[in-house]
Amino acid sequence: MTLNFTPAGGLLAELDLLRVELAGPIAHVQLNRPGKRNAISDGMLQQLQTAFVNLPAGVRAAVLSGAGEHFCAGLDLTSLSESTVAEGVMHSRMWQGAMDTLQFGRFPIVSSLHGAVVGGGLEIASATHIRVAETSTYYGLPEGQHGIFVGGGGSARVPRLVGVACMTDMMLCGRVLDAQEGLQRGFSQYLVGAGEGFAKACELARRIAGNAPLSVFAITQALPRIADMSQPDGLFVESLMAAIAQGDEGAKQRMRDFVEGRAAKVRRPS
Ligand code: 1HE
Repeated sequence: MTLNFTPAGGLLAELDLLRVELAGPIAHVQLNRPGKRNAISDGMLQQLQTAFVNLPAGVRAAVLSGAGEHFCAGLDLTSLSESTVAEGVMHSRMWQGAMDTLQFGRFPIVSSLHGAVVGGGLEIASATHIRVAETSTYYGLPEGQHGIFVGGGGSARVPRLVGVACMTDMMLCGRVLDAQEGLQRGFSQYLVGAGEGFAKACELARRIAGNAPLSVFAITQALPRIADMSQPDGLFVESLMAAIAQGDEGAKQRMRDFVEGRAAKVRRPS
């Protein structure tokens, strides 16, 4: 089922390097600099953060995509060559702040990937919650070849998806993973055919938007933090989060619905 997106208004309409549109509780944010393969300049990074902070209160899930032949070519390399060490630190902190806005924002983000997902583009994808890849997708971290390092949270997020060994290989040896390898190793959770990524991402976003808000909060905010804790601390936080989610009236209604035969059963995948 396709969603009927209409362009967002106000501040969101002024973001000239993005396309922002809404369909009820679903937002679509598109990196929209296809002539430069959606390479991320500082201005574009700020627009991305502004968009996710300012999406309307009713948004419950978002889809992030890239215009043109590629999802994102990473950092706009024209911006780095003249910067000082101090500027480099601040630049990395700015990227990390924007990526935290995506990962720890108000709603989950499903990214729809195709073509190049490289460098900062992979850092952006890694900060989203669900990744759908089309068969054209490929993943690279050319920072190693450029003589630089990741700076947008990649060292924290990429190993959590594919492991330190895989990231080391990608950065030291320039290893590029295709869509199939990306699925097997954990970059994407879904792999679909050419041109099918956006529809699949929208379908998943719709499903996410129908989940109970506190349950979504627990999954997106508590789960990654618990994964970073010692097991005893994580289990303690889990018990608090479980009680908070269960205590919600909406959750209680959903459980009554199941017990009284009104909710869907868990079915074997077809
Ligand atoms: C760019 C960029 C960019 C393209 N910065 N301008 N990222 C990279 O090292 C990836 C660099 N890009 C590429 O390898 C290729 O451009 C692509 C594989 C992504 C696409 O290839 P293709 O053949 O479709 O396009 P193209 O002809 O290479 O590029 C089209 C234009 O986009 C061209 O500009 P034009 O004015 O000559 O038309 C390119 O210069 C421009 N372009 N990518 C600036 N990245 C938080 S730290 C993160 C650190 C990193 O992300 S490092 C990794 C950077």
